[in-house]
Amino acid sequence: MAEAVGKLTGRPGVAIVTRGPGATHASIGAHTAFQDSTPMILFIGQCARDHMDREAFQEIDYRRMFGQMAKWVAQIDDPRRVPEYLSHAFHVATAGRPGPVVLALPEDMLTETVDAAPRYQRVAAAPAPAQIEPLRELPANGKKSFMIAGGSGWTEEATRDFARFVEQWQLPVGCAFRYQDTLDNEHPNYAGDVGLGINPALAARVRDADVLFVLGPRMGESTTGGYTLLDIPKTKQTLIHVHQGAEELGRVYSADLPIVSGMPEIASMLAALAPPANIAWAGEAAHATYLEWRKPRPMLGDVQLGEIMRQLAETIPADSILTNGAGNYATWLHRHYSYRHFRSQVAPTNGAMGYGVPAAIAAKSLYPERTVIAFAGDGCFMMSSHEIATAMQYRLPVIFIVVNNAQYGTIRMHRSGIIRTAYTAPASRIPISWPMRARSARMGSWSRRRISSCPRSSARSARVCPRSSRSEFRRIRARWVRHSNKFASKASARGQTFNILARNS
Ligand SMILES: Cc1ncc(C[n+]2csc(CCOP(=O)(O)OP(=O)(O)O)c2C)c(N)n1
Ligand SMILES: [Mg+2]
Repeated sequence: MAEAVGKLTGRPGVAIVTRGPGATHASIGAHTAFQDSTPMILFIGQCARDHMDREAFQEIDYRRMFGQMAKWVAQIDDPRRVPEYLSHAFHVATAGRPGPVVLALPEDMLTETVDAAPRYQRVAAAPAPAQIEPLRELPANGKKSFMIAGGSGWTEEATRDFARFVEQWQLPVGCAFRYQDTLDNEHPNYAGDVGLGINPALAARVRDADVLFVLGPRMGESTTGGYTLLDIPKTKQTLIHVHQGAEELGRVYSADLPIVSGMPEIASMLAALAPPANIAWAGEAAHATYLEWRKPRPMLGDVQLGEIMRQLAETIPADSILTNGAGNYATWLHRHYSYRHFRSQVAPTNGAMGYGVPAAIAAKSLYPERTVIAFAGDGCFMMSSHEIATAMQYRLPVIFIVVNNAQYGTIRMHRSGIIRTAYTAPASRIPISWPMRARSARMGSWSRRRISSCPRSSARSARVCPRSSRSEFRRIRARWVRHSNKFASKASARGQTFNILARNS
């Protein structure tokens, strides 16, 4: 929830958790805030100062635990320094590339009284006018230009400035993974999302561009087709990369024009920048390709997710907020729904399951007047469905849509790939499947190939599988198919449509 608050408002969301297990639970939120560049402060309890370093009850050294997951981790040992630590924490979380800060609070320190911290101010870079002047030369002379926009740090006004800029410069725009709301998807310049499961025609457009202008996002794995769309470290495209933090520039791709800037700062300058005379416009074709891509395709079973997403897009208010976590179910949302409003998409770029439910509750508490829908797979939903208690307590009418295929479909898809079998989405009418989840969780300790081959993940099988030979592998797989067919026929005798995991194997 705190991460979602940071994402939606641009101000640090605050979470307070207990030590040890509380901190380990909160680590997914911290990791999400780190990868998504979201300002967030996480306060964690700590054992008393005179017990420290004995591995006391639930003691963890948070500096080591969160070392790679936070912008700054500290422990406040002296209460007189609370104002200083808090002031620094809020500044660090919001300055440059935003991110999470973790502060550990020893319990005996908490009972003392101190002064309040001063208010923080966001510190952001802005390019000098001379730095963005070379932009005017780039898209001219028939060159094909393409923009990728996204990342954190945007404001509603900045997205309006940005839209004005792309209209004046006639630039086709793709939005980075899970930042699809940076430009209204109905805008004639919108070309689709440059993320997982990218439209091949859009990928070709990125690859074939002469000039690539990346405004805001990190050039990370999801935005670069798993680092395959562009050459490393020097792209064949002339690359302009604007990012809030200097450390992201030249990290993988060496830009011709690297610019450090906050998003509102550069967007207002771009909106005021006169466009060059000869612009090669490719926007209409790019938008038409996107419209074709988002049309629903028929899928197996009665539930037509593509149709559902289109119907939602056409009926719910444009400013509705849609949240999701991780799983195949999100693909239909990202592909077929059209995001038309600033911060109408709240989703984790780090692919954390369980994100959508609490994020939606946070969104509804911030914007009670807006429709808020949480999308979740059955697996995703079970990871945080207990948060509904918070929605009930604060009377927050969030809509939950659970895409229940009674399995971790994503995992099944990858496993099918490993043992080379077809993947089909099952239609299931059974309730959210606890046994399935428990089974998958236990399977997690096995190697990938063996996971796909073993009939039951009992401790007995687990002992057999790790050393299984090829013939054992086949024998176990055959047993699994027999077992699952039996299970499936029992299920259909009970009137349930149930396609069990390994029926295709
Ligand atoms: C917290 C967390 N645990 C595990 C994973 C790995 N993972 C990614 S998708 C997925 C399965 C998602 O299942 P579900 O929500 O039912 O969606 P489906 O793929 O079936 O549509 C898993 C286990 C993850 N991304 N996050
Ligand atoms: Mg599922």
